[in-house]
Amino acid sequence: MKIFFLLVAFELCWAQYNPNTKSGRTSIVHLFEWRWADIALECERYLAPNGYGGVQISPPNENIVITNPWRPWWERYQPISYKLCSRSGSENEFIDMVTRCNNVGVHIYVDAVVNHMCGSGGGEGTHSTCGSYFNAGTRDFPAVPYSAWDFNDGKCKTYSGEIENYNDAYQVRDCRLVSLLDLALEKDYVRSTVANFMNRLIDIGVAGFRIDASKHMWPGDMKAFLDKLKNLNTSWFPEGTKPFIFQEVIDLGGEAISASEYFGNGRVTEFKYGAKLGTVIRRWNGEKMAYLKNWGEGWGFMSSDRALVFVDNHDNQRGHGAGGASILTFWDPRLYKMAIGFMLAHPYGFTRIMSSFRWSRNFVDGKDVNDWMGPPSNSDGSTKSVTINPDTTCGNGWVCEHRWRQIRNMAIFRNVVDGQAFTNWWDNNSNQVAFGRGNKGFIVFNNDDWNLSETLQTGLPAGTYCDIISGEKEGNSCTGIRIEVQGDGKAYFQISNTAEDPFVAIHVNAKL
Ligand code: QV4
Ligand code: CA
Repeated sequence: MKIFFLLVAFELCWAQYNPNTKSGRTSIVHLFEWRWADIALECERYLAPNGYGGVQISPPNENIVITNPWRPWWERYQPISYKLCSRSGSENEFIDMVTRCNNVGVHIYVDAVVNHMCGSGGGEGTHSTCGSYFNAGTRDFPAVPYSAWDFNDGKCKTYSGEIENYNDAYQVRDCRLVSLLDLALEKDYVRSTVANFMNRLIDIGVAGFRIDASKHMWPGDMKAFLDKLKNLNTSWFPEGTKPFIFQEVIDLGGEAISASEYFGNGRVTEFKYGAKLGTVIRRWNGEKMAYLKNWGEGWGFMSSDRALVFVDNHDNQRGHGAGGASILTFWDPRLYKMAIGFMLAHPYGFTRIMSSFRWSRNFVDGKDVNDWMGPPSNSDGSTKSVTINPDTTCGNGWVCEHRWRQIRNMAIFRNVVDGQAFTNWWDNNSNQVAFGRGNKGFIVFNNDDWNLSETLQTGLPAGTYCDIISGEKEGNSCTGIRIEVQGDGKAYFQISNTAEDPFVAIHVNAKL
């Protein structure tokens, strides 16, 4: 009986905050704009064997088709209906992906766009991904169906009907975000319709949701539709498992709405994380890595068990959303790998890795005028498939950061050190720092302009370890640097400031 109550209490407090990844898998990867068929293959051939826990996918439901003359990635944030067909594939392909990924223990997290439908200027017709008719002007979306009284036009108090002032919480939640038709989520019909859409996805087997534009919805309205959600599909998840919920709320401070208002519903994106980490690794504003000693709550971030963290996301890697110029992306690979390495080694938050496509950046007066460019596509607008090169990198314009050796090996590092304490911090009071995770792993960074040469306490058992950044363990040898840990746990590290990757990481599963 006692044990039963303990179990219930555990479920209740963990519930929607639990990522629902298979035990021992601690990160998810955002396969931005990937086709369902490619994600299914990637789960089987790469993500499962390398210990990735799940995939955040692009919005799977019907959206507006915008051709000006090419299709922007952001058309997918303008829903037309909740039918499952998009540039990523059909409903059947979606079901096949969820099934195949779940079958290899990699779970699917849906980007749910439920604050709004398409832009007010979206026009009338069937220029939508399943060909459903709609009329943005009259607020008519018969394929849902939604009609004029399901929107907030009457409720919003600004003259333009748009959000004009982020210091006014009513505007932010009841008015249109960049002209997107704002749903009246105080209505039970709208709440139920949204919940039905999400429940359909739960039935198919998804493990949770990123909830887009959460800042623009009242936390109580969100709770109302979240309370209508089913438990996860018992073909793959234990009975009574709630969907994982993480809410996109950009809170860098100084606005009417704060992230903490949403903690009751689930986890929240911690946007300070990437903005600050980028500033530190770039050594801007007098920041240095030594200051990372109390990284996490000590930096004013939300509590670790509420945070969803990332170095960059699909918005701020191209100047949308928030974070500004400090955000590190694949365009700055050397610093980016260090930032991801730090994130994956550090215990704070639940981690998400970005996986991008390349586009032709074109800065005009400091702004990338090509920030709209959609995924690699064929002349008919269809998304190109992800091809795999002989060296395991991706082709066809897909960056596949999650396949970079340094990033993939650090995702494995995080699995190996899961649950271990943050230990043995060392710094040189500048940009050389090191820390361990109990007796399972240790990492050393040299982001200074001079060499690092130190004997450090690693906390690890004696032995020869393979550095998983310059290489990895292959059979009985290391393809990169070797580190000798002595009987007292100490090891000597030498990292040149001009090394290709100026950091070294070792863990007990890469010991000879
Ligand atoms: C434009 C003007 C408006 C004007 C309107 C008139 O900007 O002022 O009223 O025309 O018709 C696109 C265009 C945008 C256009 C709008 C409507 O970029 O210029 O309005 O469509 O036609 C993505 C993109 C947006 C895009 C949107 C819808 O980033 O540029 O808008 O998709 O296609 C805030 C929010 C946060 C949000 C972030 C970007 O608090 O929630 O901005 N992040 C999420 C997603 C993001 C997505 C949305 C929210 C919207 O991560 O990708 O926006 O679903 O910080
Ligand atoms: Ca709203």
